[in-house]
Amino acid sequence: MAASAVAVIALLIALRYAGRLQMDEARVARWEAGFFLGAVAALAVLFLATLPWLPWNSAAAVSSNVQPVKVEVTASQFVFKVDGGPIPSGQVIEFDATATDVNHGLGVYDGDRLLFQVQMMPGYVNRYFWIFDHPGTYQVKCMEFCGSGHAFMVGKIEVTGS
Ligand SMILES: [Cu+2]
Repeated sequence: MAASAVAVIALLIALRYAGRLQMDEARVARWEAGFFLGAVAALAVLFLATLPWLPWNSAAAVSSNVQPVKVEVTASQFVFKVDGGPIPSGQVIEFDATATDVNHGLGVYDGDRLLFQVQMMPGYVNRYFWIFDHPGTYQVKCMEFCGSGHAFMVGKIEVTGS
C-alpha cells in the first residue's frame, strides 16, 4: 500500500515536471555509450574469469590429444549394460551410448547431483566425453520415459582411482 502511494506520487511529480525537463541528448547518448561499453567490458571480464569453472568438460576432453577410455553403455527396457573400463577418475572417458529397443536417457549422478545426460537411441551411437573428478560409485538413471519399468531403470558406474 505504501509502495503504491509512493509510486503514484512519483508518477504525479514526473508528469508535473515532464514538460520542463531539458534533456541534453548528446550527453545522454555519451552516457548510454559509456554504459554499454562498461557493461560489455564487465561481462567479458566475468566470462573470462569464470571460464575454468564451466561444468561442461566435454569440450576440453575433445580438444585434448589424450586417447579417451572407451565405455559402451547400452540401454534396453529396463536395464543399462556397461561395457569397458575400468573407468579411472581424472581421465577422459568416452561414453558411447545407444539403445536396443526404444529411446532411453543416460543420466549419470554423483549422489543427488546430475553430472550429465545423453539421449540413447536405437540404431545410433551418441558419443559423450566426461572426466570424473573423484573415484566412487556413480548412479545411472534413465532420463527418458521408456515404458512401465522406467522409474526403476537404474544402474551404476564404478570409477576407480587414477
Ligand atoms: Cu526410461
